[in-house]
Amino acid sequence: MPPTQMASQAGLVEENLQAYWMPFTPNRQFKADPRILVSAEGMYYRSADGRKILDGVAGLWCVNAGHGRRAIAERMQAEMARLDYAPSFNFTHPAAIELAGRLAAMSPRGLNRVFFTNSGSESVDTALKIALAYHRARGHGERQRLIGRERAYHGVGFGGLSVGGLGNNRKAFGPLLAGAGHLPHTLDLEHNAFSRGSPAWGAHLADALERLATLHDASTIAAVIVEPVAGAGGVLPPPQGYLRRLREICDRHGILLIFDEVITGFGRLGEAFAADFFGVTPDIMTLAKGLTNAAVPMGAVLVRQEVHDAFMQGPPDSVELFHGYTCSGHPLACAAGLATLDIYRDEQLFQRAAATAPHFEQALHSLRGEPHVVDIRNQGLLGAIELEPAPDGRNRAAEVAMRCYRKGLMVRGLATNVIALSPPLIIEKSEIGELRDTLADALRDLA
Ligand code: PXG
Repeated sequence: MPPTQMASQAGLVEENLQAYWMPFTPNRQFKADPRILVSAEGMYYRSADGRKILDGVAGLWCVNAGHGRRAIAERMQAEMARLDYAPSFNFTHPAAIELAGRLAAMSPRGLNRVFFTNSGSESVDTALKIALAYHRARGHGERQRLIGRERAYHGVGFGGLSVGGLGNNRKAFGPLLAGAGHLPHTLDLEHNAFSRGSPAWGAHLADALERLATLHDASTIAAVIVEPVAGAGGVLPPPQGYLRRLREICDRHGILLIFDEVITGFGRLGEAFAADFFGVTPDIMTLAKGLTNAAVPMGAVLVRQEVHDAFMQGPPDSVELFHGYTCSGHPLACAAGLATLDIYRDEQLFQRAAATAPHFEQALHSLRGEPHVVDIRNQGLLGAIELEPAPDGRNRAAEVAMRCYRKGLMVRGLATNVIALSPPLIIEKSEIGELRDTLADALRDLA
């Protein structure tokens, strides 16, 4: 179907489409052949041309409870009818208080202070600022370095970019924050290709933090931020023992450890958080995406009480942290968050994800041997298929993703020749079969 016809079908006109500058999208290619989604229910989208599309990525790694959740929509409607907005500075409202309490109660031990934001990017920048201000509040203003990791994705704010490790996302934007350093990433196909879950090889890569502490002097480092499982950088499960080793090095040197759980939070690995799954507790944790099932933008930063309490000094009428957003803890977002947490609890979706994960792993690894596949990785309901780079530099993963879409499956083709999978936690075995078979088809088509 010609694109103009498809667009008008969705009630759009060509001019409006041209007016829309789309994020992280090849705009010209897209607008020549747009993919327009008009509704969604459960595991499936419906496209403007009337096809059912199986959602293999939970939207953008965020619709963990599946689409079209009535209870979320109804709670949001009720909240909007009652309270459209309350200022987030100097005032609050019942839903924000309740959601803070719920998050504190479900979080890993001790992370019981909650700061609300509106996205993962804002959560990351908030966490980095809290880390810097924490040390300063304790008389250690010299701790200003922030350490990230190669291939990390921490959103698109200047803070998150500075500790992020994806060159394309950084190169156009100047020198970024001074004093940021990076750990090496943990993928090495010679040592850990086709691992199931955490690879046995690679824990020693955490020792790079010890070397940075020697190089810069540990007393200048404020925090280390890592995604427990790197997501947008290609789905890289941490080597066995790696996160524990990072924790130990941080403890030895008084460095704060931040887990960016924007993707791994809310059941993605079969536990509430990756911190639970790996048994390693960070000092600060960033959340977004699954917090509201992405029904409305929201993020949160969870902080260990000791970190929070370091700010609670000085006269009681003084602002302790000069930071926040107009819509921090917006009533609509808090309502969505509460309804989402109810669904996770009542339907035991995290346990369900844990029960589905072995089947998902089996299905993914059965694609070994398909054309161009050089690695398959998985953890919980996160998966990746890495393809051999094409001789002419084409991104094969993006091509496979496009072919999958035509065949009725949404997957994510990452820049690194990686097809990423992150289905809603409600996925059934039969849908995993459909996902696997469609992927196999698309891979063979490309060969
Ligand atoms: N941290 C992590 C770990 C993320 O995955 C962010 C922070 C930023 O969240 P916001 O809400 O500001 O987008 C993310 C977001 C991809 C892709 O390439 C990944 C994300 C967002 C959009 C696309 O698949 N992750």
